Amino acid sequence: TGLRPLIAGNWKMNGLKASASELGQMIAGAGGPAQKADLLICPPATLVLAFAGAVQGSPLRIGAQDCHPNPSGAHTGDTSAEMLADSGATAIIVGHSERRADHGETDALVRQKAEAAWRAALIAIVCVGETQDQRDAGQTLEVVGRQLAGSLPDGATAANLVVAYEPVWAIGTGRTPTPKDVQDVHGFIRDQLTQRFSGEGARIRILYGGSVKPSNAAELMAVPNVNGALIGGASLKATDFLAIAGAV
Ligand code: G2H
Repeated sequence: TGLRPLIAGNWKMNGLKASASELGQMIAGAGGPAQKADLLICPPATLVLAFAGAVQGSPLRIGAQDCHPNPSGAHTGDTSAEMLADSGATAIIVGHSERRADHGETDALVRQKAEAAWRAALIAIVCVGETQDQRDAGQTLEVVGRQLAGSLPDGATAANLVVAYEPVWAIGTGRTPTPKDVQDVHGFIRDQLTQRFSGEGARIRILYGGSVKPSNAAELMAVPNVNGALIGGASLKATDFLAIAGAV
């Protein structure tokens, strides 16, 4: 579709100061075949500041995995979008299925978090995706449609929003949907985006996520309306992350 791909790594609750060496290998390799795509690493919040400093002058960007909807206040243990921006993040993943499941995040809360990212001038990467039960019941498009309607704020643009489709049953399981399955859902998401955001909706990137690895990346990235990947496990290793980025 001509959109510049985004290859985003979601480190989840993994990574210590020593992981800077892995990041260093990513920085060293980012000028190679990987430069066909925008590259983003989302480490745990504890590493955002150090990593954002380390990537300066490289094509890599640093993002976060969650934020609180409010800019500041009495919310013990939470981190605001403004704090993450201040630490050097350029994007925030919101509504990941693990947060929807572990923390009971609703579409309405995810929408507030996306708005918080925008308030801090950051890109919101909004995640949607069906469970195995929902897919088996033939409800995939209905569920994804409902998540999009409830989780995406008004005013989305290609510059401030990325949508990530992550079928819950494919996350960390090694199972991936067929290219046809991915094409059907991404095509549906594209239709929803253009209906709601008209011309801008045609340019918003839609990432696929769920057990993306070097061996399946090229096939998945070739699917129409797949404009990049959100990578969990395989993003922890520089060689795998760069191989996936080189496969777009
Ligand atoms: C899906 C994905 C990254 P993994 O959660 O967000 O993780 O690639 O490990 O399935």
